[in-house]
Amino acid sequence: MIHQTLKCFPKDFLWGAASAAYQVEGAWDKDGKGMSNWDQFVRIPGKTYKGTTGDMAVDHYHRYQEDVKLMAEMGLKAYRFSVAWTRVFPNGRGEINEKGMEFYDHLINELIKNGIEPILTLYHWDLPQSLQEEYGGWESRRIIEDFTNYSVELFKRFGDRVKYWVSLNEQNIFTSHGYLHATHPPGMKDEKLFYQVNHHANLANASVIKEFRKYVPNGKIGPSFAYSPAYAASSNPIDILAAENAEELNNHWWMDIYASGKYPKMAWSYLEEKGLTPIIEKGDFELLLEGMPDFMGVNYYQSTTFESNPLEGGIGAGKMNTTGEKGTSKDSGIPGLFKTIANPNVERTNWDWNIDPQGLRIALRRITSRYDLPVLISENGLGEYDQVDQGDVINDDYRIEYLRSHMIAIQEAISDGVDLFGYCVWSFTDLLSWLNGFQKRYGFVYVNQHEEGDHDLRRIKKKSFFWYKGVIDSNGEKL
Ligand code: BGP
Repeated sequence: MIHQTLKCFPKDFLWGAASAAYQVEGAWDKDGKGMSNWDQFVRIPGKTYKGTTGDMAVDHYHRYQEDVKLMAEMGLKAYRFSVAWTRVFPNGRGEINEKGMEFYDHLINELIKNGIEPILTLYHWDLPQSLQEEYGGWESRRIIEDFTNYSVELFKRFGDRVKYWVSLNEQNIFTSHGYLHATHPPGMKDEKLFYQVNHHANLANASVIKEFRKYVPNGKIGPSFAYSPAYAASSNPIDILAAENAEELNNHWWMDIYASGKYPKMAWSYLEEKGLTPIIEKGDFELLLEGMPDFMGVNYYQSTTFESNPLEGGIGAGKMNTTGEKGTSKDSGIPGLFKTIANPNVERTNWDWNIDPQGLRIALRRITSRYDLPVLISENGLGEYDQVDQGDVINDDYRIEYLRSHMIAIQEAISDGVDLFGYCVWSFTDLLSWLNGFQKRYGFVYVNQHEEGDHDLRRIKKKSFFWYKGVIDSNGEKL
């Protein structure tokens, strides 16, 4: 639909930015913090780009006041951050580490003092390593109780000040990288286990939402799903079917459970045929229904295009580009279901991510049609090389262009009838990219941190910082 006039962004729209504990905090072993799965994983040679770690990251743990000051200067309305489970419970459960709680207490107070709405993510991938070692973390149903206890402590402590909560960040990404591709901890390739792990994560997600209602009755909570809407490569019905398969198995598989407590039928039949269905216990579906979210959080970076993939000799695992050398990624697929193929209609970044603002509009509309839930865009942004010119100037016009085009698509989606209440750009400051080091930058604020050598970590406002300030000031009228 081409609108003659676009609706305005809602009053009180949450113009935000996002981060995750492991990617910004550093201080990996300070003040009683325990070891997380990522603290351990990054020490395995060859797992991250040039061996980068979050030991120091961008030292937000010690510089959070400076960072919040910059947020306030920008006029940011919301800041999404995650809590490191191992700061609060160094071993995943047991005694609370008060020092860890205090850090988030101070951060939240600082945000509120500056008129910035905190959006707290309970889990952004850094699992206590001791739980991984004790019972395999997400591989055991025991995680449900431990994750719930940890979350309840946060509800009790911060529920009076934090209204918006994200339960699990990108369950589809941390489980697939962790259990299908071996690129995230615990570095396994086990398809059957992958589906079982997901079932546990779904139950844990529902369990914390159920508890949330008791402790934060006026709050809002939902998961953040990494949604890459599936396109068909052509109008050939076999490609259309491939895209449908991908949408069902890669997207509905998670979002349906979150929003309706049910697994989608086609995906379930496929898994039954392959002997991959998770073990379901009595009471599981009841719990899932008790954990319905208030909104769907969406992390959108790109759409993906699919074509048919033969059962015999079809394409399997692909290759990610984590070096920033354009054109080095390789297509992936599941034989008999689908395979990815480059979309000639969209540009790509240096890390081979499609730049597709309309894909965001399509994603928002699909969610609205299928689930009829309010939506929070909990991540969207451009990872690119940035260059610091003389006088500490960073002209990141490409980032402005990326964000502007996505905001127009959002405004179109709002005009289409999507109930969207916030937009968090990934990210506020530059930060560590899990597998891509520091050179893949997302921030409005440059941080002088690199893969090699010691650096002063100074913060420099990029051109996009001033541009986003103008967007916020005008509530999206000046894009
Ligand atoms: C999402 C994660 C973020 C962030 C972002 C950018 O999947 O939730 O934590 O890292 O992607 O990804 P990357 O760092 O791989 O470019």
